[in-house]
Amino acid sequence: MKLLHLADLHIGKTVNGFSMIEEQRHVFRQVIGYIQKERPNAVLIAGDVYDRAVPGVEAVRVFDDFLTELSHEDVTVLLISGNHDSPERLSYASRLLSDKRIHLCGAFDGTLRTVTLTDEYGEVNFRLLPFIKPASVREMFAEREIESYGDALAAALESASIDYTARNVLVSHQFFTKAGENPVRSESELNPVGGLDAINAELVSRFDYVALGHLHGAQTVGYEHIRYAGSPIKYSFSEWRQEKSVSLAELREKGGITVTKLPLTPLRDMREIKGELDILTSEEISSQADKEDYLRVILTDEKEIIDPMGKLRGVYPNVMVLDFENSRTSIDLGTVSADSEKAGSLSPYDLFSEFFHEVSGTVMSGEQMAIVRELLEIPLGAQETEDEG
Ligand SMILES: [Mn+2]
Repeated sequence: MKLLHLADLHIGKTVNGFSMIEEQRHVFRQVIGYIQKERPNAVLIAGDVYDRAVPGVEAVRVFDDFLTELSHEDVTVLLISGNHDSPERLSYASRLLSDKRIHLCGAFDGTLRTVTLTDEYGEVNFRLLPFIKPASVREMFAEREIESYGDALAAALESASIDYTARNVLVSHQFFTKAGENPVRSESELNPVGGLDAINAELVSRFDYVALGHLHGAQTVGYEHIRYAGSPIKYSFSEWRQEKSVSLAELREKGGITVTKLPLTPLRDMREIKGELDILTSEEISSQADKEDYLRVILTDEKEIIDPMGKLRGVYPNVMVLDFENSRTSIDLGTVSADSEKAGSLSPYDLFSEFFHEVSGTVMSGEQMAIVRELLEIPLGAQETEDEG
């Protein structure tokens, strides 16, 4: 049985002010292409379908188009909600859609939803577990003590009496970790409880395949068969070196599984470039890759540049982020924050002197001092006082 696993679509997401909707349509076309080529029995969508609980009109339209195209293929769709989704909104019309082999599991109601498919080796039970939190399931399992995310997951799994001698697949959107291993994290993930949401992957190791969503970099968690598909698009510059993909898992007899990653290509890539403005905007450098890519530009010029963003966008229209790295910005941040603590005790003139020194790396000339004094209305030759109150 072949399973196509994707996650963290974040339909409707905006990255640094740029809408990702065209990128999303573009990768969904590739997903449909893979389905036509590989003919999987099921498509697993492991949460964070939308970027927001109340998605915009265009986002709803894109998801509607994607689901409609999936329904035209001979494939079962198994979808759960993630922490970004509204469970109830995502469940809209789900009972009607299940007749179309589209199973939307938005909210966890205390019982693990199971969909069974059959192949030449027998049955495969798909367990659909939407994103859960300890607080959201506590009252469903009043007899148990549910403190951690691990407790919540264990309770949810035990709500179905799973026969692990049969083949089982879990679809889940949680933060799974393996003791002693550091997961690859991205800035575009929302991590509301700072790691306290981590669940030990051992809890789900008896499943034949665990299709995960939540972490945006494709990765396994301790085992080859416990896997994050990753987001189909780079949603932050922390992901710019990643290769985006969907995972294709092939289940054979109990215990037999192969997973391959099918690459996804963006309309515009996300990348970083670093150097001096004149060099970066030269034809020689700019023509080496697609100028339309989403860029983070790090300018290393020492001299002041007027309207650097305007100049960059003249060559690269989709510059998202502009940063500077030169002798001025490389001043130890520790010193700056220490200085800011005593800022309250400095006179405006001294404060400006320090600021000038920090941004320019030099001290003011006599002429510059005179200008600042004039602006601050300090008479020439007057003694600086330590405390201005
Ligand atoms: Mn996500």
